[in-house]
Amino acid sequence: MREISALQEERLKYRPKLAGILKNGIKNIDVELKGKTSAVKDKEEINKLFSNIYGKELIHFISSDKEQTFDVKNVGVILSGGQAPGGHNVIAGLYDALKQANPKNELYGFLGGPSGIVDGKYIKFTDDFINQYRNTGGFDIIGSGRTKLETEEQFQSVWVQCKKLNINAIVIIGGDDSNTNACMLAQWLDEKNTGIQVIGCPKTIDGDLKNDQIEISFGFDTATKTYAELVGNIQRDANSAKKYWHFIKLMGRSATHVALEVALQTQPNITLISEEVEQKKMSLQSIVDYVTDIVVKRAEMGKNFGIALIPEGLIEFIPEMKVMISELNDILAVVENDNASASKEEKYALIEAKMSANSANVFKSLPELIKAQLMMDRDPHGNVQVSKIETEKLLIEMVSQKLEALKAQGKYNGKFSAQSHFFGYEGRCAAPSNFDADYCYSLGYNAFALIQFGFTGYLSCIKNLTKPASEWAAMGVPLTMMMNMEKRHGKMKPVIQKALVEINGPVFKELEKNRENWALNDKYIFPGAIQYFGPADVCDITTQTLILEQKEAVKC
Ligand code: FBP
Repeated sequence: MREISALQEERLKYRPKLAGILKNGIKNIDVELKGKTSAVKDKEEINKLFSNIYGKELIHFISSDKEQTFDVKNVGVILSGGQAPGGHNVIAGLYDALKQANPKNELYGFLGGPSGIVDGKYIKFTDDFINQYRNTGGFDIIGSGRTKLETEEQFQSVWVQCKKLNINAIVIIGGDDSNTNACMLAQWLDEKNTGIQVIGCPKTIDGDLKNDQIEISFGFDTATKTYAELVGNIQRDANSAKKYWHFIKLMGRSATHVALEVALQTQPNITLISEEVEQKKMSLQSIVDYVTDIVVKRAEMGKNFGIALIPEGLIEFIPEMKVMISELNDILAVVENDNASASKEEKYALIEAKMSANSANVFKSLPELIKAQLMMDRDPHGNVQVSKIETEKLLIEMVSQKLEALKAQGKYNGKFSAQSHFFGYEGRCAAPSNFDADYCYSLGYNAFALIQFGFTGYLSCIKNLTKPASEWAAMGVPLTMMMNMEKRHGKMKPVIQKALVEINGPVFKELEKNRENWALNDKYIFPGAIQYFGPADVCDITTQTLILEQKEAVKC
Protein backbone atom coordinates (compact mmCIF):
# COMPACT_ATOMS: atom_id res chain seq x y z
CA MET A 1 0.00 0.00 0.00
CA ARG A 2 1.16 3.55 -0.78
CA GLU A 3 1.46 6.02 2.08
CA ILE A 4 0.52 8.93 -0.15
CA SER A 5 -1.33 9.14 -3.46
CA ALA A 6 0.53 8.99 -6.76
CA LEU A 7 -0.52 12.57 -7.49
CA GLN A 8 0.75 13.79 -4.12
CA GLU A 9 4.05 12.02 -4.75
CA GLU A 10 4.41 13.83 -8.08
CA ARG A 11 3.34 17.16 -6.57
CA LEU A 12 6.04 16.92 -3.89
CA LYS A 13 8.60 17.03 -6.71
CA TYR A 14 7.07 20.12 -8.35
CA ARG A 15 9.45 23.10 -8.24
CA PRO A 16 7.31 26.24 -7.91
CA LYS A 17 8.17 29.10 -10.24
CA LEU A 18 9.58 32.12 -8.39
CA ALA A 19 8.55 35.69 -9.20
CA GLY A 20 10.84 37.59 -11.60
CA ILE A 21 13.73 39.14 -9.75
CA LEU A 22 13.46 36.79 -6.76
CA LYS A 23 14.90 34.12 -9.05
CA ASN A 24 18.29 35.83 -8.71
CA GLY A 25 18.37 34.58 -5.14
CA ILE A 26 17.61 36.23 -1.84
CA LYS A 27 21.08 37.82 -1.60
CA ASN A 28 20.96 39.59 -4.96
CA ILE A 29 18.08 41.97 -4.47
CA ASP A 30 17.81 45.58 -3.41
CA VAL A 31 15.00 47.94 -2.45
CA GLU A 32 13.40 50.85 -4.26
CA LEU A 33 11.08 53.08 -2.21
CA LYS A 34 8.00 54.16 -4.15
CA GLY A 35 6.47 56.97 -2.09
CA LYS A 36 4.44 57.51 1.09
CA THR A 37 1.03 55.92 1.48
CA SER A 38 -2.15 56.68 3.45
CA ALA A 39 -5.12 54.69 4.77
CA VAL A 40 -7.98 53.86 2.43
CA LYS A 41 -10.46 55.68 4.74
CA ASP A 42 -10.57 57.33 8.18
CA LYS A 43 -6.98 58.50 7.68
CA GLU A 44 -6.72 60.65 10.84
CA GLU A 45 -8.09 57.96 13.13
CA ILE A 46 -5.86 55.25 11.61
CA ASN A 47 -2.80 57.53 11.77
CA LYS A 48 -3.49 58.14 15.46
CA LEU A 49 -3.94 54.44 16.25
CA PHE A 50 -0.91 53.28 14.24
CA SER A 51 1.38 56.26 14.62
CA ASN A 52 4.60 54.18 14.50
CA ILE A 53 3.86 52.31 11.30
CA TYR A 54 1.42 54.61 9.49
CA GLY A 55 2.02 55.96 6.00
CA LYS A 56 5.20 54.05 5.15
CA GLU A 57 6.46 53.91 1.56
CA LEU A 58 5.52 51.28 -0.99
CA ILE A 59 8.47 48.98 -1.69
CA HIS A 60 9.65 47.42 -4.92
CA PHE A 61 12.41 44.84 -4.98
CA ILE A 62 14.95 45.20 -7.78
CA SER A 63 17.89 43.02 -8.70
CA SER A 64 21.35 43.89 -7.45
CA ASP A 65 24.75 42.84 -8.82
CA LYS A 66 26.25 43.15 -5.39
CA GLU A 67 25.71 40.20 -3.03
CA GLN A 68 24.13 41.51 0.19
CA THR A 69 25.03 40.17 3.63
CA PHE A 70 22.68 40.26 6.60
CA ASP A 71 22.68 39.33 10.28
CA VAL A 72 21.29 35.97 11.41
CA LYS A 73 17.49 36.11 11.70
CA ASN A 74 15.03 33.88 13.54
CA VAL A 75 11.50 34.04 12.21
CA GLY A 76 8.16 32.78 13.58
CA VAL A 77 5.25 31.97 11.28
CA ILE A 78 1.50 31.70 11.96
CA LEU A 79 -1.31 30.39 9.76
CA SER A 80 -4.45 32.29 10.66
CA GLY A 81 -8.18 32.02 9.87
CA GLY A 82 -9.83 29.74 7.33
CA GLN A 83 -7.69 27.30 5.35
CA ALA A 84 -6.72 28.28 1.80
CA PRO A 85 -4.85 26.17 -0.78
CA GLY A 86 -1.17 27.10 -0.93
CA GLY A 87 -0.50 27.97 2.71
CA HIS A 88 2.14 25.24 2.96
CA ASN A 89 3.98 26.74 0.00
CA VAL A 90 4.09 30.18 1.65
CA ILE A 91 5.93 28.50 4.53
CA ALA A 92 8.18 26.55 2.11
CA GLY A 93 9.09 29.76 0.25
CA LEU A 94 9.79 31.57 3.51
CA TYR A 95 11.92 28.68 4.77
CA ASP A 96 13.94 28.35 1.55
CA ALA A 97 14.66 32.10 1.38
CA LEU A 98 15.65 32.18 5.04
CA LYS A 99 18.02 29.21 4.70
CA GLN A 100 19.49 30.50 1.43
CA ALA A 101 20.18 33.85 3.11
CA ASN A 102 22.00 32.14 5.95
CA PRO A 103 21.85 28.45 6.95
CA LYS A 104 22.04 29.57 10.60
CA ASN A 105 18.65 31.32 10.30
CA GLU A 106 15.80 29.42 11.95
CA LEU A 107 12.07 29.23 11.24
CA TYR A 108 9.58 28.48 14.03
CA GLY A 109 5.94 27.58 13.38
CA PHE A 110 3.38 28.59 16.02
CA LEU A 111 0.69 25.97 16.44
CA GLY A 112 -3.06 26.41 16.01
CA GLY A 113 -3.10 30.02 14.77
CA PRO A 114 -2.40 33.24 16.70
CA SER A 115 -3.07 31.51 20.05
CA GLY A 116 0.11 29.46 19.42
CA ILE A 117 2.36 32.48 19.80
CA VAL A 118 0.47 33.74 22.86
CA ASP A 119 0.69 30.34 24.58
CA GLY A 120 4.21 29.51 23.38
CA LYS A 121 3.24 26.39 21.40
CA TYR A 122 5.62 25.93 18.50
CA ILE A 123 7.81 23.67 16.39
CA LYS A 124 11.18 24.34 14.71
CA PHE A 125 11.14 23.59 10.98
CA THR A 126 13.66 21.27 9.38
CA ASP A 127 14.27 20.30 5.73
CA ASP A 128 12.76 16.84 6.23
CA PHE A 129 9.63 18.19 7.84
CA ILE A 130 9.00 20.95 5.27
CA ASN A 131 9.67 18.60 2.36
CA GLN A 132 6.64 16.47 3.23
CA TYR A 133 4.31 19.44 2.74
CA ARG A 134 5.52 21.09 -0.47
CA ASN A 135 2.68 21.79 -2.93
CA THR A 136 0.07 20.18 -0.68
CA GLY A 137 -3.28 21.67 0.37
CA GLY A 138 -4.41 22.36 3.92
CA PHE A 139 -2.88 24.10 6.91
CA ASP A 140 -2.11 20.91 8.83
CA ILE A 141 1.63 21.63 8.86
CA ILE A 142 1.08 23.80 11.97
CA GLY A 143 -2.72 24.21 12.13
CA SER A 144 -4.72 27.43 12.14
CA GLY A 145 -7.08 29.38 14.38
CA ARG A 146 -9.11 32.58 14.62
CA THR A 147 -7.90 34.11 17.91
CA LYS A 148 -8.05 37.89 17.75
CA LEU A 149 -4.86 39.59 18.97
CA GLU A 150 -5.85 42.82 20.67
CA THR A 151 -5.22 42.83 24.40
CA GLU A 152 -2.17 44.15 26.23
CA GLU A 153 -1.71 40.73 27.91
CA GLN A 154 -1.68 38.93 24.55
CA PHE A 155 0.90 41.34 23.12
CA GLN A 156 3.06 41.00 26.25
CA SER A 157 2.94 37.19 25.90
CA VAL A 158 3.94 37.43 22.23
CA TRP A 159 6.93 39.50 23.25
CA VAL A 160 7.91 37.04 25.99
CA GLN A 161 7.70 34.09 23.55
CA CYS A 162 9.77 35.96 20.94
CA LYS A 163 12.44 36.79 23.50
CA LYS A 164 12.58 33.14 24.59
CA LEU A 165 13.24 31.96 21.03
CA ASN A 166 15.24 35.01 20.01
CA ILE A 167 12.73 35.72 17.24
CA ASN A 168 13.37 38.82 15.12
CA ALA A 169 10.28 38.71 12.93
CA ILE A 170 6.79 37.21 12.77
CA VAL A 171 4.97 36.32 9.54
CA ILE A 172 1.16 36.16 9.79
CA ILE A 173 -0.48 34.36 6.88
CA GLY A 174 -4.12 35.40 6.90
CA GLY A 175 -7.14 37.28 5.56
CA ASP A 176 -8.47 40.71 6.46
CA ASP A 177 -9.05 39.95 10.16
CA SER A 178 -5.69 38.19 10.55
CA ASN A 179 -3.80 41.00 8.83
CA THR A 180 -5.63 43.44 11.10
CA ASN A 181 -4.03 41.37 13.90
CA ALA A 182 -0.68 41.75 12.12
CA CYS A 183 -1.09 45.52 11.94
CA MET A 184 -2.00 45.83 15.65
CA LEU A 185 0.93 43.63 16.63
CA ALA A 186 3.39 45.52 14.41
CA GLN A 187 2.32 48.81 16.02
CA TRP A 188 2.59 47.44 19.56
CA LEU A 189 5.99 45.82 19.05
CA ASP A 190 7.34 48.99 17.43
CA GLU A 191 5.94 51.24 20.16
CA LYS A 192 7.78 49.12 22.74
CA ASN A 193 11.00 49.29 20.70
CA THR A 194 11.28 45.51 20.66
CA GLY A 195 12.90 45.47 17.22
CA ILE A 196 10.57 42.58 16.28
CA GLN A 197 9.17 42.93 12.77
CA VAL A 198 5.72 41.79 11.56
CA ILE A 199 4.93 40.88 7.95
CA GLY A 200 1.54 39.73 6.61
CA CYS A 201 0.68 37.48 3.64
CA PRO A 202 -2.65 37.86 1.77
CA LYS A 203 -4.62 34.64 2.22
CA THR A 204 -8.33 33.87 1.80
CA ILE A 205 -10.35 31.86 -0.65
CA ASP A 206 -12.95 34.67 -0.42
CA GLY A 207 -10.79 36.87 -2.68
CA ASP A 208 -11.77 40.00 -0.76
CA LEU A 209 -8.30 40.96 0.46
CA LYS A 210 -7.19 42.99 -2.52
CA ASN A 211 -6.65 46.57 -3.64
CA ASP A 212 -4.69 48.52 -6.27
CA GLN A 213 -1.54 46.69 -5.16
CA ILE A 214 -2.73 43.26 -4.01
CA GLU A 215 -4.19 41.68 -7.16
CA ILE A 216 -5.66 38.62 -5.44
CA SER A 217 -5.36 36.70 -2.19
CA PHE A 218 -3.96 33.19 -2.46
CA GLY A 219 -6.32 30.21 -2.42
CA PHE A 220 -9.03 31.92 -4.51
CA ASP A 221 -7.65 30.39 -7.71
CA THR A 222 -7.72 26.77 -6.48
CA ALA A 223 -10.94 27.04 -4.48
CA THR A 224 -12.94 28.55 -7.36
CA LYS A 225 -11.55 25.98 -9.81
CA THR A 226 -12.56 23.20 -7.40
CA TYR A 227 -16.09 24.58 -6.97
CA ALA A 228 -16.36 25.16 -10.73
CA GLU A 229 -15.55 21.49 -11.31
CA LEU A 230 -18.31 20.46 -8.86
CA VAL A 231 -20.86 22.91 -10.27
CA GLY A 232 -20.01 21.74 -13.80
CA ASN A 233 -20.57 18.12 -12.73
CA ILE A 234 -23.95 19.01 -11.24
CA GLN A 235 -24.88 20.88 -14.41
CA ARG A 236 -24.14 17.71 -16.40
CA ASP A 237 -26.30 15.73 -14.00
CA ALA A 238 -29.15 18.25 -14.16
CA ASN A 239 -28.93 18.35 -17.93
CA SER A 240 -28.99 14.54 -18.06
CA ALA A 241 -31.83 13.80 -15.64
CA LYS A 242 -33.75 17.03 -16.32
CA LYS A 243 -35.70 16.72 -13.07
CA TYR A 244 -34.00 18.83 -10.40
CA TRP A 245 -33.29 22.44 -9.65
CA HIS A 246 -29.97 22.64 -7.78
CA PHE A 247 -29.56 25.53 -5.36
CA ILE A 248 -25.85 25.76 -4.63
CA LYS A 249 -24.50 28.01 -1.90
CA LEU A 250 -20.85 28.91 -2.41
CA MET A 251 -18.45 29.98 0.31
CA GLY A 252 -17.29 33.56 0.64
CA ARG A 253 -18.26 35.15 3.92
CA SER A 254 -19.04 38.63 2.63
CA ALA A 255 -17.99 39.44 -0.90
CA THR A 256 -19.40 37.47 -3.86
CA HIS A 257 -16.09 37.06 -5.72
CA VAL A 258 -16.22 33.25 -5.39
CA ALA A 259 -19.76 32.80 -6.76
CA LEU A 260 -19.10 35.34 -9.53
CA GLU A 261 -15.90 33.60 -10.63
CA VAL A 262 -17.56 30.17 -10.53
CA ALA A 263 -20.46 31.58 -12.59
CA LEU A 264 -18.04 32.84 -15.26
CA GLN A 265 -16.36 29.44 -15.35
CA THR A 266 -19.61 27.42 -15.55
CA GLN A 267 -22.42 29.67 -16.92
CA PRO A 268 -25.32 28.53 -14.69
CA ASN A 269 -28.96 29.68 -15.06
CA ILE A 270 -29.03 31.94 -12.01
CA THR A 271 -26.28 33.69 -10.05
CA LEU A 272 -27.18 35.97 -7.18
CA ILE A 273 -24.67 38.70 -6.40
CA SER A 274 -24.89 40.09 -2.86
CA GLU A 275 -23.38 43.46 -3.78
CA GLU A 276 -26.01 43.94 -6.52
CA VAL A 277 -28.78 43.02 -4.07
CA GLU A 278 -27.49 45.68 -1.70
CA GLN A 279 -27.02 48.32 -4.36
CA LYS A 280 -30.49 47.78 -5.83
CA LYS A 281 -31.94 47.56 -2.31
CA MET A 282 -33.62 44.25 -3.18
CA SER A 283 -35.81 42.72 -0.51
CA LEU A 284 -35.80 38.99 0.24
CA GLN A 285 -39.17 38.79 -1.53
CA SER A 286 -37.84 40.49 -4.68
CA ILE A 287 -34.96 37.99 -4.83
CA VAL A 288 -37.50 35.17 -4.53
CA ASP A 289 -39.56 36.80 -7.32
CA TYR A 290 -36.48 37.02 -9.58
CA VAL A 291 -35.61 33.34 -9.07
CA THR A 292 -39.25 32.21 -9.41
CA ASP A 293 -39.63 34.12 -12.67
CA ILE A 294 -36.75 32.15 -14.22
CA VAL A 295 -38.10 28.84 -12.85
CA VAL A 296 -41.52 29.62 -14.42
CA LYS A 297 -40.07 30.70 -17.78
CA ARG A 298 -37.92 27.58 -17.99
CA ALA A 299 -40.93 25.41 -17.06
CA GLU A 300 -42.86 27.00 -19.94
CA MET A 301 -40.02 25.82 -22.20
CA GLY A 302 -40.42 22.30 -20.75
CA LYS A 303 -37.30 22.64 -18.57
CA ASN A 304 -38.09 21.76 -14.99
CA PHE A 305 -34.44 21.84 -14.01
CA GLY A 306 -31.71 24.37 -13.55
CA ILE A 307 -28.78 25.62 -11.50
CA ALA A 308 -28.81 28.60 -9.10
CA LEU A 309 -25.65 29.87 -7.41
CA ILE A 310 -26.13 31.61 -4.07
CA PRO A 311 -23.33 33.50 -2.34
CA GLU A 312 -22.72 32.55 1.28
CA GLY A 313 -22.94 36.14 2.52
CA LEU A 314 -26.22 37.00 0.72
CA ILE A 315 -28.36 37.31 3.83
CA GLU A 316 -26.22 40.13 5.26
CA PHE A 317 -26.56 42.19 2.06
CA ILE A 318 -30.36 42.21 1.86
CA PRO A 319 -31.02 45.68 3.29
CA GLU A 320 -33.84 44.71 5.71
CA MET A 321 -31.79 41.69 6.88
CA LYS A 322 -28.64 43.75 7.28
CA VAL A 323 -30.40 46.19 9.62
CA MET A 324 -32.02 43.32 11.51
CA ILE A 325 -28.71 41.40 11.87
CA SER A 326 -26.90 44.53 13.01
CA GLU A 327 -29.57 45.11 15.70
CA LEU A 328 -29.46 41.41 16.58
CA ASN A 329 -25.65 41.55 16.99
CA ASP A 330 -25.97 44.35 19.55
CA ILE A 331 -28.92 42.77 21.37
CA LEU A 332 -27.72 39.16 21.34
CA ALA A 333 -24.74 39.68 23.65
CA VAL A 334 -26.97 41.33 26.27
CA VAL A 335 -29.76 38.75 25.97
CA GLU A 336 -27.32 35.81 26.17
CA ASN A 337 -25.60 37.39 29.17
CA ASP A 338 -28.64 38.37 31.21
CA ASN A 339 -30.94 35.49 30.25
CA ALA A 340 -28.61 32.56 29.74
CA SER A 341 -31.13 30.02 31.10
CA ALA A 342 -34.14 31.36 29.13
CA SER A 343 -35.78 29.04 26.58
CA LYS A 344 -35.32 29.64 22.85
CA GLU A 345 -38.86 31.03 22.57
CA GLU A 346 -38.30 33.39 25.52
CA LYS A 347 -35.09 34.62 23.92
CA TYR A 348 -36.88 35.24 20.60
CA ALA A 349 -39.54 37.26 22.46
CA LEU A 350 -36.88 39.32 24.29
CA ILE A 351 -35.03 39.97 21.05
CA GLU A 352 -38.18 41.01 19.18
CA ALA A 353 -39.12 43.36 22.03
CA LYS A 354 -35.72 45.08 21.89
CA MET A 355 -35.62 45.37 18.07
CA SER A 356 -37.10 48.18 15.99
CA ALA A 357 -40.61 47.30 14.75
CA ASN A 358 -39.37 46.68 11.21
CA SER A 359 -36.54 44.37 12.24
CA ALA A 360 -38.80 42.51 14.65
CA ASN A 361 -41.18 41.81 11.75
CA VAL A 362 -38.32 40.59 9.54
CA PHE A 363 -37.05 38.33 12.33
CA LYS A 364 -40.55 36.96 13.01
CA SER A 365 -41.10 36.20 9.31
CA LEU A 366 -38.08 33.86 9.11
CA PRO A 367 -38.44 30.08 9.33
CA GLU A 368 -37.39 28.60 12.67
CA LEU A 369 -34.28 27.01 11.14
CA ILE A 370 -32.88 30.35 9.97
CA LYS A 371 -33.77 32.15 13.22
CA ALA A 372 -31.84 29.55 15.21
CA GLN A 373 -28.87 29.76 12.83
CA LEU A 374 -28.78 33.56 13.15
CA MET A 375 -28.60 33.20 16.94
CA MET A 376 -25.42 31.11 16.82
CA ASP A 377 -22.19 32.50 18.33
CA ARG A 378 -20.26 35.16 16.40
CA ASP A 379 -16.63 34.33 15.57
CA PRO A 380 -13.85 35.98 17.63
CA HIS A 381 -13.79 38.89 15.17
CA GLY A 382 -17.54 39.55 15.61
CA ASN A 383 -18.62 38.02 12.28
CA VAL A 384 -21.93 36.16 11.87
CA GLN A 385 -20.98 32.58 10.92
CA VAL A 386 -22.72 32.71 7.54
CA SER A 387 -21.40 29.28 6.57
CA LYS A 388 -23.94 27.92 9.11
CA ILE A 389 -26.93 29.83 7.71
CA GLU A 390 -28.76 27.73 5.15
CA THR A 391 -29.80 30.49 2.74
CA GLU A 392 -30.08 27.93 -0.06
CA LYS A 393 -32.81 26.12 1.90
CA LEU A 394 -34.55 29.38 2.77
CA LEU A 395 -34.74 30.29 -0.91
CA ILE A 396 -35.95 26.84 -1.94
CA GLU A 397 -38.74 27.08 0.63
CA MET A 398 -39.79 30.58 -0.39
CA VAL A 399 -39.62 29.84 -4.14
CA SER A 400 -41.71 26.68 -3.56
CA GLN A 401 -44.35 28.68 -1.71
CA LYS A 402 -44.49 31.28 -4.49
CA LEU A 403 -44.79 28.58 -7.15
CA GLU A 404 -47.66 26.96 -5.21
CA ALA A 405 -49.45 30.31 -5.18
CA LEU A 406 -48.87 30.78 -8.92
CA LYS A 407 -50.10 27.24 -9.57
CA ALA A 408 -53.31 27.99 -7.64
CA GLN A 409 -53.81 31.01 -9.91
CA GLY A 410 -53.17 28.90 -13.02
CA LYS A 411 -49.97 30.79 -13.83
CA TYR A 412 -47.53 27.91 -13.41
CA ASN A 413 -47.81 24.38 -14.53
CA GLY A 414 -44.33 22.97 -13.98
CA LYS A 415 -42.71 20.63 -11.44
CA PHE A 416 -40.29 22.09 -8.91
CA SER A 417 -38.10 19.55 -7.22
CA ALA A 418 -35.04 21.13 -5.63
CA GLN A 419 -31.76 19.88 -4.18
CA SER A 420 -29.62 22.04 -1.92
CA HIS A 421 -25.82 22.04 -1.76
CA PHE A 422 -23.16 24.03 0.05
CA PHE A 423 -19.66 24.05 -1.41
CA GLY A 424 -17.14 25.58 0.93
CA TYR A 425 -14.97 23.20 2.89
CA GLU A 426 -14.62 21.03 -0.24
CA GLY A 427 -12.36 23.64 -1.85
CA ARG A 428 -10.45 25.20 1.01
CA CYS A 429 -7.85 22.44 1.36
CA ALA A 430 -7.60 21.22 -2.23
CA ALA A 431 -4.09 20.66 -3.59
CA PRO A 432 -2.99 24.09 -4.84
CA SER A 433 -3.27 24.77 -8.56
CA ASN A 434 0.02 25.56 -10.30
CA PHE A 435 -0.90 29.24 -10.01
CA ASP A 436 -1.42 29.07 -6.23
CA ALA A 437 1.64 26.82 -5.76
CA ASP A 438 3.84 29.37 -7.57
CA TYR A 439 2.18 32.49 -6.15
CA CYS A 440 2.33 31.22 -2.56
CA TYR A 441 5.95 30.14 -2.82
CA SER A 442 6.82 33.62 -4.12
CA LEU A 443 4.77 35.33 -1.37
CA GLY A 444 6.68 33.42 1.32
CA TYR A 445 10.06 34.03 -0.31
CA ASN A 446 9.22 37.72 -0.67
CA ALA A 447 8.10 37.92 2.98
CA PHE A 448 11.64 36.98 3.96
CA ALA A 449 13.04 39.61 1.60
CA LEU A 450 10.98 42.22 3.52
CA ILE A 451 12.29 40.86 6.83
CA GLN A 452 15.86 40.84 5.61
CA PHE A 453 15.70 44.54 4.79
CA GLY A 454 14.24 45.35 8.22
CA PHE A 455 10.65 46.28 7.26
CA THR A 456 7.71 45.95 9.62
CA GLY A 457 3.93 46.48 9.23
CA TYR A 458 4.01 45.33 5.59
CA LEU A 459 2.07 42.85 3.48
CA SER A 460 4.07 40.64 1.12
CA CYS A 461 2.87 41.46 -2.40
CA ILE A 462 3.48 39.81 -5.79
CA LYS A 463 2.11 41.66 -8.84
CA ASN A 464 1.52 41.27 -12.61
CA LEU A 465 -0.06 37.90 -11.92
CA THR A 466 -1.67 37.39 -15.32
CA LYS A 467 1.81 37.38 -16.88
CA PRO A 468 4.23 34.43 -16.68
CA ALA A 469 5.88 34.10 -13.24
CA SER A 470 9.19 35.31 -14.69
CA GLU A 471 7.54 38.75 -15.12
CA TRP A 472 5.91 38.94 -11.68
CA ALA A 473 7.00 41.90 -9.53
CA ALA A 474 7.94 41.54 -5.85
CA MET A 475 6.80 44.27 -3.47
CA GLY A 476 5.85 45.34 0.05
CA VAL A 477 2.59 47.15 0.83
CA PRO A 478 2.13 48.96 4.18
CA LEU A 479 -0.70 47.32 6.14
CA THR A 480 -2.06 50.69 7.29
CA MET A 481 -2.83 51.51 3.65
CA MET A 482 -5.70 49.00 3.76
CA MET A 483 -7.17 49.97 7.14
CA ASN A 484 -10.38 51.83 8.01
CA MET A 485 -12.80 52.03 10.96
CA GLU A 486 -15.76 49.63 11.18
CA LYS A 487 -18.28 48.60 13.83
CA ARG A 488 -17.45 45.25 15.47
CA HIS A 489 -19.14 43.84 18.59
CA GLY A 490 -21.01 47.17 18.79
CA LYS A 491 -17.80 49.30 18.85
CA MET A 492 -15.81 51.17 16.17
CA LYS A 493 -12.56 49.26 15.51
CA PRO A 494 -9.67 49.59 13.04
CA VAL A 495 -9.90 46.79 10.46
CA ILE A 496 -8.67 46.03 6.96
CA GLN A 497 -11.34 47.05 4.47
CA LYS A 498 -12.86 44.15 2.55
CA ALA A 499 -12.87 44.47 -1.23
CA LEU A 500 -16.41 43.73 -2.42
CA VAL A 501 -17.53 42.96 -5.98
CA GLU A 502 -17.71 46.22 -7.91
CA ILE A 503 -21.02 46.54 -9.71
CA ASN A 504 -19.41 48.83 -12.26
CA GLY A 505 -16.35 46.62 -12.57
CA PRO A 506 -15.50 44.39 -15.55
CA VAL A 507 -16.12 41.07 -13.77
CA PHE A 508 -19.72 41.79 -12.77
CA LYS A 509 -20.34 43.42 -16.18
CA GLU A 510 -19.34 40.15 -17.85
CA LEU A 511 -22.00 38.28 -15.88
CA GLU A 512 -24.59 41.01 -16.44
CA LYS A 513 -24.00 40.90 -20.20
CA ASN A 514 -24.62 37.14 -20.35
CA ARG A 515 -26.99 36.17 -17.57
CA GLU A 516 -30.27 36.52 -19.48
CA ASN A 517 -28.97 34.20 -22.16
CA TRP A 518 -27.61 31.71 -19.60
CA ALA A 519 -30.92 31.77 -17.64
CA LEU A 520 -33.04 30.25 -20.39
CA ASN A 521 -30.68 28.81 -23.00
CA ASP A 522 -28.46 26.23 -21.43
CA LYS A 523 -24.92 27.39 -22.05
CA TYR A 524 -23.36 25.28 -19.32
CA ILE A 525 -19.59 24.88 -19.25
CA PHE A 526 -18.04 21.82 -17.61
CA PRO A 527 -14.54 22.85 -16.48
CA GLY A 528 -13.46 19.43 -15.14
CA ALA A 529 -10.70 18.85 -12.60
CA ILE A 530 -7.69 21.08 -12.03
CA GLN A 531 -4.80 19.91 -14.23
CA TYR A 532 -1.27 19.94 -12.84
CA PHE A 533 0.76 18.53 -15.72
CA GLY A 534 0.40 19.44 -19.39
CA PRO A 535 0.24 22.51 -21.62
CA ALA A 536 0.54 25.88 -19.81
CA ASP A 537 -2.76 27.18 -21.25
CA VAL A 538 -4.55 24.32 -19.49
CA CYS A 539 -2.46 24.05 -16.31
CA ASP A 540 -1.34 27.59 -15.53
CA ILE A 541 -4.38 29.71 -16.49
CA THR A 542 -5.55 32.16 -13.85
CA THR A 543 -9.13 33.01 -12.89
CA GLN A 544 -11.49 35.05 -15.09
CA THR A 545 -11.66 37.59 -12.25
CA LEU A 546 -7.94 38.27 -12.41
CA ILE A 547 -7.87 38.33 -16.21
CA LEU A 548 -10.81 40.76 -16.52
CA GLU A 549 -9.63 43.03 -13.70
CA GLN A 550 -6.09 43.24 -15.03
CA LYS A 551 -7.32 43.97 -18.57
CA GLU A 552 -9.31 46.88 -17.12
CA ALA A 553 -6.32 48.04 -15.03
CA VAL A 554 -4.15 48.20 -18.16
CA LYS A 555 -6.86 50.28 -19.94
CA CYS A 556 -7.01 52.82 -17.08
P1 FBP B 1 -10.85 33.64 6.08
O1 FBP B 1 -11.49 34.98 5.87
O2 FBP B 1 -10.21 33.48 7.39
O3 FBP B 1 -9.92 33.30 4.95
O4 FBP B 1 -11.98 32.51 6.04
C1 FBP B 1 -12.88 32.48 5.00
C2 FBP B 1 -13.91 31.41 5.12
O5 FBP B 1 -13.56 30.28 4.37
C3 FBP B 1 -15.27 31.96 4.70
O6 FBP B 1 -15.46 31.82 3.32
C4 FBP B 1 -16.23 31.18 5.56
O7 FBP B 1 -17.42 31.90 5.79
C5 FBP B 1 -15.47 30.99 6.82
O8 FBP B 1 -14.11 30.97 6.47
C6 FBP B 1 -15.84 29.74 7.53
O9 FBP B 1 -15.19 29.72 8.76
P2 FBP B 1 -14.90 28.45 9.62
O10 FBP B 1 -13.70 27.79 9.00
O11 FBP B 1 -14.55 29.00 10.95
O12 FBP B 1 -16.09 27.58 9.58
